[in-house]
Amino acid sequence: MFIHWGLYSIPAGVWNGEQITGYSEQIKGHAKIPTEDYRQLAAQFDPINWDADAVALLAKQAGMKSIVLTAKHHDGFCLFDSKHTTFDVVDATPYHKDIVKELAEASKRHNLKFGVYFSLIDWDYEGALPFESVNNSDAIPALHHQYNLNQIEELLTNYGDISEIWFDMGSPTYEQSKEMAALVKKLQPDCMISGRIWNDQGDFVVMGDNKQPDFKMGVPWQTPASMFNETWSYRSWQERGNVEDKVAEKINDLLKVVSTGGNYLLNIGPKGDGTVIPFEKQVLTEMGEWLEKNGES
Ligand code: JFZ
Repeated sequence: MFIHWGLYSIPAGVWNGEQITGYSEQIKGHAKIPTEDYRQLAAQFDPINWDADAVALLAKQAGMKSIVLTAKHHDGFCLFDSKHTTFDVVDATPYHKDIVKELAEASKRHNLKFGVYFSLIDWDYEGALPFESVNNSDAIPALHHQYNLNQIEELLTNYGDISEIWFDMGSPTYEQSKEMAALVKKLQPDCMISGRIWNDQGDFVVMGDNKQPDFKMGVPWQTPASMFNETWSYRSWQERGNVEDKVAEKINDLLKVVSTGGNYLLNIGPKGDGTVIPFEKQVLTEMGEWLEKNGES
């Protein structure tokens, strides 16, 4: 189970009354929201319907074996208590609790592996590149790189075993990728590193959204899969179609990926208040029932 959840789940694809296209988890970039305005969302983040155990149980029921949560996405907001920023769930929100910790512990209780998504671009951190320039740079600024190292250390020290660290985006140099990989391996030798650490420093290749390789891969690989292609995090105006079609589509994808040697990471996008949307819950539950009947789960 992949989970895209954060402050962006509150506007849910709408800004100033307008539907914003592009991935909703990137609304700050797509709607060009100034940092001071975006930061205000933290005051509204109080997910009363968030239940880490229920989410872990849902993953279990769906036949899943691990959970990967967006500990930090491109907006820079941290779902964990970081000493290196106040823009995190414990310091900046009325919720005050460490969500990475809650889900790490719930995953452990339900015998699931737990991993974290960690963005290498950061639209909040002052020493990082602004979102206009993320695509045409050949290094992460030194300050930002150090900040990333500090947070990687926190994530791999404070939450027990981390099964995978899902680095994403950004443009580290070869040296920077190597340094991050070495730190991960020093702290947790068994933690798998996503290929989006770049520069050939990952342990597994990440395919594009819902994509599979069309030849046999000689290395471990994973297909991250969004429910609706257009967004990973919750979007209030998403057309969802019917559950039965989605279940068929996703079982088909799961089988294609797994039967060709890949690992399938199916995403959900809870609402800002922590609710897992009924459509996604239903899809996962029915996939689990199908696996129970037809496969080994
Ligand atoms: C990245 C993020 O930018 C996005 O918001 C989401 O978190 C997703 C899981 O990862 O988006 C990508 C990055 C690479 C590809 C597709 C989406 N790709 O290589 O096809």
